[in-house]
Amino acid sequence: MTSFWEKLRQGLSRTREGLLGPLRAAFQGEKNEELLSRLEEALLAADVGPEETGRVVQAVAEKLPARCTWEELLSLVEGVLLADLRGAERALSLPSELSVLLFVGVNGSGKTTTVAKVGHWLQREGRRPLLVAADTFRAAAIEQLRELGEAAGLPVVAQKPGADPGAVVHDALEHARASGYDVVLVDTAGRLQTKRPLMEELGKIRRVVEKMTGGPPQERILVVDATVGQNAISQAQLFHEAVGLTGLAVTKLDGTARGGAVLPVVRTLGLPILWVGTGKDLEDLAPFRAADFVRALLRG
Ligand SMILES: Nc1nc2c(ncn2[C@@H]2O[C@H](COP(=O)(O)OP(=O)(O)OP(=O)(O)O)[C@@H](O)[C@H]2O)c(=O)[nH]1
Ligand SMILES: [Mg+2]
Repeated sequence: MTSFWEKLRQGLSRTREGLLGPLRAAFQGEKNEELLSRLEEALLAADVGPEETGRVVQAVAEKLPARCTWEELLSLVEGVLLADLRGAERALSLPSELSVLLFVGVNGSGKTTTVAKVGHWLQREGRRPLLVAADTFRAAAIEQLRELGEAAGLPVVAQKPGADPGAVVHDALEHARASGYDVVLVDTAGRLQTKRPLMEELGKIRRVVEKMTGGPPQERILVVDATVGQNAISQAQLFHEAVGLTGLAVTKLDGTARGGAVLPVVRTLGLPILWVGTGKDLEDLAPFRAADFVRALLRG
């Protein structure tokens, strides 16, 4: 079985090649204008964003000796990226009694898959997760979560298509209490952040949880598809207004050349990344580790 690290390394290979290829070609054992501008172009192409790129280029211009090794160059870049990503690392910590994790995001970002993967991960951590199909918009969505739950050996609470998502969550919380589940993972329908009634529906789900547990869902997680790059920033802002986001799950880090966007996204939003996804399988998820991410991005 391929390890998660190997998947991350492979997944980021396109970003890494786009970043290191042009740089290697321009590198001749010395710091010069050509090297600095190739570095700038490569970082921008990897969607690292102008601010972050500016910081890296400045550090390299200031700190790299006139005659230098490839390793010295990489270490400098690594240091800047790591310093910026460290703050985005946060382990999930849940109380032992009932917790609720709410997953939101635009259509197709990977919510349903991530709910199942996180449930699977929590189960291995010794928790008793319950999955909730609060995407009642499409019959296929309910079926999809049922199948994923079955594959993971996890129970799924669902009602008929068209049911009120707030009512589904209400019933799921009652069921969780009665049957001793300690983490409830709520899958929601994909929605454009610009569709107001749908965004209000998320607020309603949040209020149902507040009413029943005395507080909001412990985590309100925006699931973002890494291939959209920096567009994740504008997506996040309106979801944040609707539910008050606490973190991100970044999916589809396999096969994107824009993996660098993770940096400006977390910097702008000030939200931690709780998990990263690198494939469609249940195992293709791990808590975010800044050092692993930067190593996979730069060193492979
Ligand atoms: N390669 C890859 N594919 C993924 C990953 N996560 C999800 N997918 C795939 O992306 C597609 C959409 O995933 P879903 O989980 O259905 O996304 P969603 O956000 O629930 O979609 P809607 O409910 O329609 O809004 C599926 O084909 C998933 O298998 C990932 O980390 N890597
Ligand atoms: Mg879904």
